[in-house]
Amino acid sequence: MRPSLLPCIVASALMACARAETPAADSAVAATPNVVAITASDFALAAPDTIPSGLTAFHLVATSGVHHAMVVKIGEGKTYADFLEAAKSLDPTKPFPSWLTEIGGPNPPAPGDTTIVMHDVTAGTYALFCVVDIPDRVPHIAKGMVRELTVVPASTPSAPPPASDVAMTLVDYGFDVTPALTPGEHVIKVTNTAQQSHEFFIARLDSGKTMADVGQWAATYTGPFPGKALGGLAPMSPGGTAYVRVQITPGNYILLCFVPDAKDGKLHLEHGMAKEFTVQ
Ligand SMILES: [Cu+2]
Repeated sequence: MRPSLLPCIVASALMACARAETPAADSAVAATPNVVAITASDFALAAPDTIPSGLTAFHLVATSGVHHAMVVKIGEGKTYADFLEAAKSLDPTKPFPSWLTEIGGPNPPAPGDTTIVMHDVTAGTYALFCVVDIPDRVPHIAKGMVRELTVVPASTPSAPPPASDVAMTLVDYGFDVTPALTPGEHVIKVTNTAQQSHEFFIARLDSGKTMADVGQWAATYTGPFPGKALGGLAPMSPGGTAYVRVQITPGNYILLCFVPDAKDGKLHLEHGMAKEFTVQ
């Protein structure tokens, strides 16, 4: 997909929602989010080096393999070099150091598909990276899937927050979704009101498959994934907000959070952040 086509897609999606919810507000939706196109492959991340601040739609396309694009803000007094140094010794069973704020970013789409996640980003230094460890349990950041992103103050006002029709609250430990997802396209406003970072990965299960099949697949990473990845939101720190676009068709779905727990190092999906639901 050519980057020049992306603004049209997100603009039309957001305006469709805005029209449905607030018919009188057409003139207010002229400003659209900045679009950042990210392309992931085995094992590289392509993205811009510098973007303006404000509402930003991160579009992730995975041309090969399973990848996400975590967006992390590097705190005052620290540099991208500090991040790379810390990343060498990151313990996958422990949360990130406190000088890193997990903004979120797009979780893995199915190969060739796109995940769209929006955040309001402030000026500063960020890192984009992938910690998916398929197929050999080595996080992709260790294979070179990491890059610096500089956000500079924008010269024009930010686009307003997009219209959303579903709210998801991330709590310790669960996903509160209202109203329930129905067939069609949705923009989910996600907030993290918990004490820890959380994410959501969403997939539609193949016919007849259950969460148990996903667990068996994850134990070995052999054979095909028993469903279709639909993206979702990469880990987001407490207090964060994101807008995630999803396309839903009838079927059985799963929501999962793979963030390691601050207290015992177990994945949050083992603490109950593994939800199975059906869309009629
Ligand atoms: Cu990856």
